[in-house]
Amino acid sequence: MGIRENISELRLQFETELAAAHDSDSVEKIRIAYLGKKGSVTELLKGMKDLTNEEKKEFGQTINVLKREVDEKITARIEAIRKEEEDKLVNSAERYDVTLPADTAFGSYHPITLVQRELEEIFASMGFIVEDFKEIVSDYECFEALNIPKHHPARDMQDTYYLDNGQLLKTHTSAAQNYLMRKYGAPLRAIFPGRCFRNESTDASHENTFFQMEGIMIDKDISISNLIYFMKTMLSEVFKQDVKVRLRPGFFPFVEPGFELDISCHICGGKGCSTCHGSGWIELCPCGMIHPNVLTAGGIDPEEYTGFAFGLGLTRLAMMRYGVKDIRDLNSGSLKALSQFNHE
Ligand code: FA5
Repeated sequence: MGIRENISELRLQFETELAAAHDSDSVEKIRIAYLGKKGSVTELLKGMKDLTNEEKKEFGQTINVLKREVDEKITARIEAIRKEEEDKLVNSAERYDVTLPADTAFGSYHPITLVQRELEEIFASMGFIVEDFKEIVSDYECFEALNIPKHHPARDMQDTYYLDNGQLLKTHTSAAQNYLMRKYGAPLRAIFPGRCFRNESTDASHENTFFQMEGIMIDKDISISNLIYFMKTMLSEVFKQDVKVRLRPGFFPFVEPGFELDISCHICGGKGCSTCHGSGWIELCPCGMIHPNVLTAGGIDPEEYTGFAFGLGLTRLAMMRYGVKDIRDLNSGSLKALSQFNHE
């Protein structure tokens, strides 16, 4: 093929490729393919050395014109693409009406947070302080200080996740009792909500990660009637109606006497369902009078002070309060399940 045909074929090829390029990267590649060191036009220029002087004159000019043309067209194409992109941006900005109401989903508090905050307010209004506590605790804090010595069968009541260093994931919020007694001494009114972990299989009312809220009140002459009063006040404030509860004896080494406080299942109205395992009752808030050994371990004289403690199942309370049938929905992270709650 002669050089003339070469030039016209190259021009045609260039026009076709340029027309198909719709972004600046593709155009830049074309520039390199034609005008780069090893580009087609550059190669043509290099090939001129083999031509006669006559031919050099004729084709030299044509190739230079082609070179300029390719250069100018590429520059023009890049400019056009830049303008197209700018226009697109401006148009989309114009279509964006800032006065329209947003149609995005709003965030909402987790139901457990809602119930926790409500309880904190109720107890704060009754003179309780609200404390936070760590999630990794020592064996002493979780068990020994609570009158549960090593190898005591009561340790089996809660399947514990142990860490390699001998510490463990808090199985109950009672693990903070000793720390708070030592920190504040008596008299003391405190609640401390927190996340608890137990290595147990899950079902509609059991999770391996759940929230409790511990409460303690220590003073002179505290009795079971104080305990019952605070439990009743708390529940009627949370449910804004009279709630059916039952109190039965319960064994916990850190209280004496100890009770189990159950609430009538709000999912089935007490008839029995999968949430309450057919019993019509939900175990909600074990409680009792703090064992003298626990007060002593906390640096408080049991001859002078008495107190009550309770360990409310915060997650279960949220279930009853919001009619959540399955505890696993609360930990699911499912926006569909959780976005039903209000935006307080
Ligand atoms: C305790 O954890 C005692 N520390 C409570 C206590 C505190 C008793 C102070 C006396 C004085 P229990 O293991 O029963 O007790 O748990 C207390 C509550 O936590 C239960 O009634 C229940 O509401 C909730 N709970 C326990 N295990 C789970 C679980 N796997 N999933 C969800 N909630 C649970």
